[in-house]
Amino acid sequence: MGKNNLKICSDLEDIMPPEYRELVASATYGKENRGWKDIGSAKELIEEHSLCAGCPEAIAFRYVLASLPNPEDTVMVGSTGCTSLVFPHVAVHNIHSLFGNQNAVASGLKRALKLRFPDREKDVVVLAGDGATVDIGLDMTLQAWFRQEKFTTICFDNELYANTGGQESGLTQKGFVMKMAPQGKQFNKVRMPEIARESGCAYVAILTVSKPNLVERVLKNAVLIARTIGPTYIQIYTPCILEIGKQSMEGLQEMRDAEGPNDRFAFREFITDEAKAFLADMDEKKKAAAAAKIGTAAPAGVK
Ligand SMILES: Cc1ncc(C[n+]2csc(CCOP(=O)(O)OP(=O)(O)O)c2C)c(N)n1
Ligand code: SF4
Ligand SMILES: [Mg+2]
Repeated sequence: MGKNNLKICSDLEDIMPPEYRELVASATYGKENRGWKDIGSAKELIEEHSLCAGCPEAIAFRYVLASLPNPEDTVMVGSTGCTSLVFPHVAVHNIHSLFGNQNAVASGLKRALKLRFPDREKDVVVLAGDGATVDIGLDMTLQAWFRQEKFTTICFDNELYANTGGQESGLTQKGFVMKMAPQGKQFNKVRMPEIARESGCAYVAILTVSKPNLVERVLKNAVLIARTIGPTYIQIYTPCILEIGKQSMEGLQEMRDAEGPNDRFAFREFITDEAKAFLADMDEKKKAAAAAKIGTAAPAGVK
């Protein structure tokens, strides 16, 4: 499939905007082993965005897009919040849902795509904030998992409602005072990864975006497991530097500070036995294919 979806009809090429031509020339669609290292050169991995300067949601978004195994056959579902500011700049199919409804919309979409394209894998990936995922949309999030809907839910956890000026969410830390919640959070951060595991997710991970290799591995696992086995959930710390009073260059350090061994964003991963066996099988097949490729390659000097 690759870039066929994007290609410009040759008669129209000269009148297409230069940005579109550049997108087609540099797009990673169809590229084997595309990943986070492509973000400096591929136009579809967001050149511009309308988030605050230095907001970690921007780099998190880029890593997520770069890690999708099959972007040309992926539909992302967004929700209201700072995350929704990025979707207009993204060259991946996406739908904006009503705040909180994203997992209900994704459920219908995944089923419709299955009926419409029975012979082609279509991935659905939800990307929404903690307010949308864990507060106002919690019912929709959980019910999709209970029904074993086969898509990935990604929560960009900045531990508050950022887009509306700083209200608390279920994922705010206890005691944290926000601009619009002056008394501070009265109870602990909800343990969403554990809830996801108990609610039927086949793969769950919590992490920051300080290590791009890790983000890429987790994303690929989550999308491939969701495609084959069942729902998957990823929670990524994307601190709101505006709310916590950090400068634009300080987001990375903030993430590193929050991922120590016993910290709230220490990397944790849960995977069912079935999903583990699926990944092991996929690895075996990849190794066998690579070995076969070497075996059939012509010896050096032979044409
Ligand atoms: C149905 C509905 N309820 C409330 C709102 C107002 N609203 C817009 S964004 C937002 C908070 C978003 O918080 P979160 O999901 O954590 O995303 P963030 O902005 O932090 O990235 C709220 C309450 C809305 N747009 N629609
Ligand atoms: S308000 Fe916070 S989360 Fe939203 S774009 Fe600005 S820094 Fe990022
Ligand atoms: Mg938030």
